[in-house]
Amino acid sequence: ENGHDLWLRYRPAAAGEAAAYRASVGVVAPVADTPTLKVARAELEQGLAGLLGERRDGGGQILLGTPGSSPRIAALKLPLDAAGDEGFRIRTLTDGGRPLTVIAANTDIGVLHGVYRYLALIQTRQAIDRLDLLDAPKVRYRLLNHWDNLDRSVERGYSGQSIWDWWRLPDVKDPRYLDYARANASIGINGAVLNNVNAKSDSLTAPYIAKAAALAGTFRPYGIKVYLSARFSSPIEIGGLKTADPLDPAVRAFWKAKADEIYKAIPDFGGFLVKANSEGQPGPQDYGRTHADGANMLAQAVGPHGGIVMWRAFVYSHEQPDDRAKQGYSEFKPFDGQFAENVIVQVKNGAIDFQPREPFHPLFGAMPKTNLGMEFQITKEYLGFSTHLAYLGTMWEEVLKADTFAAGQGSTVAKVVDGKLHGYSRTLMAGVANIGTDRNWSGSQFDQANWYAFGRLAWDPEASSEAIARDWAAMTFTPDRRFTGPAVKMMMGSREAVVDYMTPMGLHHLMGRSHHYGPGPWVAGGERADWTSVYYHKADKAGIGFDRTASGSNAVAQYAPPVAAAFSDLSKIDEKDLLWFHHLPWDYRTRSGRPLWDELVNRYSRGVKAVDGMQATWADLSPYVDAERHGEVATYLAIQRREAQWWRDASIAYFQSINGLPLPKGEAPPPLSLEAYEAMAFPYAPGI
Ligand code: BDP
Repeated sequence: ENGHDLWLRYRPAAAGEAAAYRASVGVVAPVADTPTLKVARAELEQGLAGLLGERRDGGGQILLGTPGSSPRIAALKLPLDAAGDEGFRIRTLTDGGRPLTVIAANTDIGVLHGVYRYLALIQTRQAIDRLDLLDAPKVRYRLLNHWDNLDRSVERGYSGQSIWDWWRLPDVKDPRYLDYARANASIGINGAVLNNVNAKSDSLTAPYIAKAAALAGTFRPYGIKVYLSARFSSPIEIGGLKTADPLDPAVRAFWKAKADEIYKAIPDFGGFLVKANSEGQPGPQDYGRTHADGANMLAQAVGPHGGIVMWRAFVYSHEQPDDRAKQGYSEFKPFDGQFAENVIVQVKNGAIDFQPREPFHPLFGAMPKTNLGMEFQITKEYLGFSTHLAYLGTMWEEVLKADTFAAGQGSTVAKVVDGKLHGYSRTLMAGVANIGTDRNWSGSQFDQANWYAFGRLAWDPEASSEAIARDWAAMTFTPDRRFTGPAVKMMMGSREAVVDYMTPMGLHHLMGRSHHYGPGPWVAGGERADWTSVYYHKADKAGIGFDRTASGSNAVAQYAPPVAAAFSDLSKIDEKDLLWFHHLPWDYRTRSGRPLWDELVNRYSRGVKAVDGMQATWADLSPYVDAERHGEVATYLAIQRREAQWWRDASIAYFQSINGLPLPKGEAPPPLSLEAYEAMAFPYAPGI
């Protein structure tokens, strides 16, 4: 096995288990002749055949469909209101003394989602004989963002090339596109932004619209819509205009015509994603206009067709000399209430940039009158690429459960994102995809879990990352608890291990310059201060950390008062965020009783030891995993172990060169000199 089948392996259940399931599972009744229902039925047939075998003659039946297309389902009068447009109800009944399972929804796509859930119940060995289960997504737009370029390179991609073969499209439709749609539908993802946020205008030209339309056609039966990243200066580059000023009538006419052209080719086109005035990308500020001016112009173009604009809040082109962490909030908060109804401002989970740990972004809770969506990064740009095992479900859960206190206690980020807190008209969760041409899709077996977990959390931002990990491990490897128990435990601790060996206690952005791989706490100088490590750790002979309290940049003031107070107060702050918010002397006494320096060293070493533990766990699990995938994971863990040590040693060597302090007793000194660590270079690291 090479991992290509993801969590949809449908391997046979043990004979005893299969017999028990067969008693309640029946044959699948014919469905109405629609593309999605045909897919749903085929998937169910395939799944049941794989899991339980071809013979299911217990006399039962499974009925799929909507009240609109199935008179039998209509006659059952199942309560379906709460299922909405994409949810479903699964109910077991008896019909003439025989078991009948109904998977019903208001829409065909709801039925397909119900089929995947039903199969997942069997894949994870749960009871299916007495079901009355209703589920519906809590977030409306659940999107993958591909940072894929037209030459098939992938920005921050660590799993091969882009799966979009732009050259051969629209004629050649690689079968992978179907596999892709199927995998996404199985976890409820309903949209894909096809191209990089650092966009080229070519994506909006007629040949590329035709290519996108071919993909849209493939995805449509699976309920997945296509979106495009739009380069703001396209009116100049492909429209023959001299300006891209959003208030210029010719520019507005360009975008309106462009939207009309796209919708002609793709009637259910989702809309645009825009990175503007950020890291050199063009935007409305180039013309003295605001983010709202730019977003609203595009919103007007796609609005009549039902489309949306996702406008990213990841901006820092305007120098805010004291603290980059404050820029997103400073630039967007003043425009709360000025964005069109079909605009969603897309905010990264933290204020810097997808670090192994960041406190939640202060914009969450601060824009009650603007639809705000979440952007997570599934691809592990700052967490060791695909060779380090880090399950991100725990990181995302930590952010989603964080309390913004925007409307008193319990105002979690999840409630902002699912729209409940402020009554948003549109809700969004976006994940920067980790998918590429590698046979295993994600670069490593365990990185598939991050794709999976993203889908599940987008569907339900209050879901438990542990439950998600358990389902994933059971479906991807084996439901045997002797496997899932230890494997899930390993996953649950894995991201914390990375935090420990890379950036413990609130340290951040200390990776190698530009490729972000490996330790680089010494990175200084160059184009911009806020692209260096020294800007973030501020270590000197006396201490370390970024003072973001009132005595420093006062970034804490961007949070609601109770949150700001807790982050500011050394007796209240969780030490996981300590050096994000405070600059402290090396001998500051931490809660363990150890001085700060000793505690940092302790955590670096703890991270390395945690990887030892992961290796040991994985070795023990070999009886439950096929040799190919077991071997691959073991090889990657060996890389991770070596590099965790490298992170620890290089970080200690560097900080010791600054503070001149001895190592705590029992801690081994770094084997190489600081200069040796600094000299390691990776000119051809992937994904840049
Ligand atoms: C950073 C990446 C960069 C992206 C940027 C973004 O290093 O490659 O273009 O984010 O999100 O994390 O736009």
